[in-house]
Amino acid sequence: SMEDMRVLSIQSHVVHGYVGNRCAVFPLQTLGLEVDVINSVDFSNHTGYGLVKGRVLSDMELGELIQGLMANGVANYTHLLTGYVGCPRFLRRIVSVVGELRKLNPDLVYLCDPVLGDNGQLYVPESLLPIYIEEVIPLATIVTPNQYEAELLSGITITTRADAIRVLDFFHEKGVSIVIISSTDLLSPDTLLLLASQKNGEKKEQIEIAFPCLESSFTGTGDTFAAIFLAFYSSKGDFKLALELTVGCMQEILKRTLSYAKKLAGEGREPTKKELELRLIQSRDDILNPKGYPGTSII
Ligand code: PLP
Ligand code: PXL
Repeated sequence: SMEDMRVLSIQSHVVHGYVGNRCAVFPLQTLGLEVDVINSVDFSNHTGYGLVKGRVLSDMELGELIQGLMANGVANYTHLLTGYVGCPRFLRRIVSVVGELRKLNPDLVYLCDPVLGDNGQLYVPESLLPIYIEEVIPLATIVTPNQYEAELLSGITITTRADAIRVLDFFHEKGVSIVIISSTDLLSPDTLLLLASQKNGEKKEQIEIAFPCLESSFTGTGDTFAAIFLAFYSSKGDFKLALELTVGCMQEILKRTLSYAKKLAGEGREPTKKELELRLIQSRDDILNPKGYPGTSII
C-alpha cells in the first residue's frame, strides 16, 4: 500500500532554484510519498547560470551513506530514483547501490532518468554512455530518456513513429518494464510528442501524448517529470492515467513558470535562466489535484 512506500532519491541539490532533488522532493512529498534524500552535489545554483559554487559527493561518500542506512536497518526502500550523474565512478557506485537495495527488497522499483544531454548536445562525459547501456539500464524498472538520450542509448535515430517504437522495444529487450520518451519532435516544432510503453510479460501497452512546446528553455523539466510520474504511477497504479496526470501537471507548472518569467523580464526582453526557475511551489494545487491531459493508445 502507499503507506508503506519509501523512496530513496539520489540527485543534485541546489541552494537556489530547481533541479534534481529540489524538483523531486516537493512533488513526491505533496503526493504523500515518504522520501529519503541523498544529495549527489550541493551547489549554489544549476550549471546554466555559468558560475556555480559548491561541492560534489564522492562515490566513497555515497557508499558510506548507504552503509549507514543499512547498519541502522532503514535501507528497505520500495523505490529508487536517480537523475543527473556527472562521473563514471559515481554511476558505477549507483549500480552497486541498486544491488544492495535489491538484496533487502527484490521488488525495488528503480526509476532511472539517464541524463546525458538535450537537443544534440551532450552535457556529461561520453564515458558514461557504455556504463548506462551495459550496467545501469538493465537494472532499471522505469526509464525516462528525452529523444536525444533515447537515440544515444539505443543507437537508433528517431525520425518516424516506427523508429520511436523500435527504441521503446530496445529498452524492453534490456529488461526495462516502462519506457517513457518524454518528448520528441516528430509532429512539428511547436508540438512535442511523448511516447511510452509498458511491458508486462507478453502484454504491451503503448501510449502517445501530444502537447504544446512552450517557447522557452526551462531547466529541471525532466527531473520534475520523472518524480511526478513516479508519484502518480506508484499511487494510482495505472500507467496511462499516470502519464496523463504527469503531462497535465507539467503543462500547468511550465505555463505558470513562463508567465511569471515574462512578468519579471518585462516587454521586449527574453527571460533569463534565473527568471525561468520552475514555479513548483506555486503549482502545489496542480500537483495535488491534477487535471490530466488526454493520451492515445497506439497499440
Ligand atoms: N514533458 C512535458 C510534459 C513538457 O511539457 C516538456 C516541455 O514543454 C518536456 C517534457 C520537455 O522536457 P525534456 O525535453 O527536458 O524531457
Ligand atoms: O536538471 C539536471 C541538472 C542536475 N543537476 C545539476 C544541474 C542540472 C541542470 O542544469 O545543473 C547540478
